[in-house]
Amino acid sequence: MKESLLPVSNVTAVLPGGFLHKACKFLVAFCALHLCVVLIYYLSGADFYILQYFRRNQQFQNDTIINSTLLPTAISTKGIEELNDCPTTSPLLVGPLNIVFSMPLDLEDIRKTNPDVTDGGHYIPKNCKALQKVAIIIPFRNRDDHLKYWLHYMHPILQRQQLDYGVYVINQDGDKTFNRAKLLNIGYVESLKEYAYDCFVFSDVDLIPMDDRNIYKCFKQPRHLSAAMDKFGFGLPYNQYFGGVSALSKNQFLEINGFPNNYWGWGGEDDDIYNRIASRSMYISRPDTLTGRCRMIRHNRDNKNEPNPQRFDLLAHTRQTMNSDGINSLSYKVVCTTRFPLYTNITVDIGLPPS
Ligand code: UDH
Ligand code: NGS
Repeated sequence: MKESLLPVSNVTAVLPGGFLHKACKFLVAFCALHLCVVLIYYLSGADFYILQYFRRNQQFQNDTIINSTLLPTAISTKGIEELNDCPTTSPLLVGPLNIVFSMPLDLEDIRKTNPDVTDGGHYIPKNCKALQKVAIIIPFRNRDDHLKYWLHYMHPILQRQQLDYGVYVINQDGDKTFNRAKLLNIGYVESLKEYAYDCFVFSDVDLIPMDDRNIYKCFKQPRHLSAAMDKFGFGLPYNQYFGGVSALSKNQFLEINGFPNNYWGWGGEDDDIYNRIASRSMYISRPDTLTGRCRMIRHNRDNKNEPNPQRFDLLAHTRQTMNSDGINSLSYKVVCTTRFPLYTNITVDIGLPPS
């Protein structure tokens, strides 16, 4: 019979008793020593090789762009519940800002100067619990240079405003007629799949506030944030104007059935949103004309965003159409979701205008 086939009892029988005793003692001593070392290292906060391994893996994941049509369902909010609420007015605000669009920008530099912004363009204040969770939705196509300026200026501003926020660029796929309001509806739906946002800021990619006291959050009434644009001489083109940057709470947005999906091309969709708000007996809240100053990046009209000749007809019927055209009738396909370090890009197929 070969040695390896011996029954266990036989194996022990052939080993000298003193050897076994010593081996067991050694094993117990070794385990005790290991436990002590682990405890000492743990209590002194030192890194274990195993923790380092997990951290390295996590770092790798942070650096990786996740290309998927599915977003992770939750952003980590661990530990936030124990913090005190952030103050009503952030102590970090600096007031008026010098906004220019002449310097070249590099995304990697912007990322480095915003180390606390996490994958997908999220930020959560470290020292206090933000008063609102804000999804910032940007309708987009072929405006990469504008987006760089937006990220460069807006991330520091939003962090000083102590908001718990995420940036969502809703990129219209293809080269057919642009539809700003439909992209904004999609941003609402898609951002909510990721996090329990309670406020939605809808911002054109080419608008930057000139004062960080213009808080990108929601108010008791729908908020018009771009209240004094440079291109309108730092005023409003007309009182009902609701274009540029606006903020609606989840309830306000649902109250008006979201935004219209049927404004293809330039113009009128912002007036339709105004009509929806007015028809639900809400009114527009705005910052004062100094705090509400903002700069727009000058640009030419984009391809496939020509003035929509149907906009006046559509606008005449907002009250009749708003219950059936809006968030309850939204249909689209997500082509691709990419979580970049400074924003989440969601490319969508929104279909074509009715022929
Ligand atoms: N947008 C894009 N890509 C497009 C069209 C629009 O990203 O091709 C987005 C972008 O966020 C933009 C927003 O939709 O800020 C509003 O579109 P817009 O900037 O075309 O609208 P606006 O009213 O300008 O600001 C209209 C063209 C004015 C031309 C003036 C020429 N002197
Ligand atoms: C109105 C448009 C709005 C537009 C606003 C400012 O006339 O959609 O001008 O335009 N309404 C209609 O056309 C019905 S802007 O000067 O920014 O090009 O937002």
